[in-house]
Amino acid sequence: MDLIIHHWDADGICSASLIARHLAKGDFLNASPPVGEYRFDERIHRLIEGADSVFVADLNVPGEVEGVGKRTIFFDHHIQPRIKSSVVRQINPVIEGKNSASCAIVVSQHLDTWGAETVIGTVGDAGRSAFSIPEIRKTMERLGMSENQAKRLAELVDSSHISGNRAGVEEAVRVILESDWRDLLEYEPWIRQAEEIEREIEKVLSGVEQKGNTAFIEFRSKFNIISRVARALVWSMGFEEALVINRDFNGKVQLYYRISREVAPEKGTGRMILDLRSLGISAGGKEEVVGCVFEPEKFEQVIEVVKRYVGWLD
Ligand SMILES: [Mn+2]
Repeated sequence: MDLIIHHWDADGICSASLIARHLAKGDFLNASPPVGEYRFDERIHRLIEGADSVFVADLNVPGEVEGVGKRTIFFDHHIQPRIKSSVVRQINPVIEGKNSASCAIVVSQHLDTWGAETVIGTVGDAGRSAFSIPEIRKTMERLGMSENQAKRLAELVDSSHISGNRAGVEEAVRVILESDWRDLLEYEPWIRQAEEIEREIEKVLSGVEQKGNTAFIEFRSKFNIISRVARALVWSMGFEEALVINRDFNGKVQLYYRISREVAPEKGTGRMILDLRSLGISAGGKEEVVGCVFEPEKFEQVIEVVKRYVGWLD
């Protein structure tokens, strides 16, 4: 039995499906880590024990792969060190100083199989810019798939991890493998999930507190929607600054701060990211955004830092 361990997002699911298609008919198992966690849990370790060989796709977990101890093929496009284990074959263009918009492209190139999965996975990771990649264009033309259909499919395939549905993530690999891509557009469980996500976002947005050009929202949800909420506040609703906090994202706190492109050049978020990191929190972002996840015990400390930058917060 072959085991495919994959990322929970559309690129990971589609990469797994491409690999599965290449294997002897249906004789595979696939598994994804708990949504949001870059590690192999007990269940995955047990599955590895029972597997003949292992595939890992789109999961940036070089340490875990190094420790598998079985014949493994590791497809990825994230920046990572060269794997030393002699039983692991690492297929990642980054190692040769190249890059790839998606893991699905890496798998397609290696197996010489281009299909709807390649398109969906790439659009999931790269958004609209996927459409300017010649191989993606060519595959879409051959399939008769429009840009809107590709975007909708990526949204549907991503709906499982956004709603925290690990089983749904894992089922998706077989659903894609066994369906024509046109039927995926009508796949009820994903449509319902995507609707639920939209409703949850609307509900959260309705709780906005505003002061002038700034917006603040605090909520509790198992859905990973915080970046979508902040984007809606700044991009669609016209706020200059948005601070969004999910007080209970599977027991952790998620915080997301976004400023508009107009104020970003003078305001910037670089120092805020550094201050948050000095608390031992893994904070990331760009000039316009800061995102971090942390244990609830750190809440007061984090808010003290955030207040220095978001003056109106009291
Ligand atoms: Mn990816």
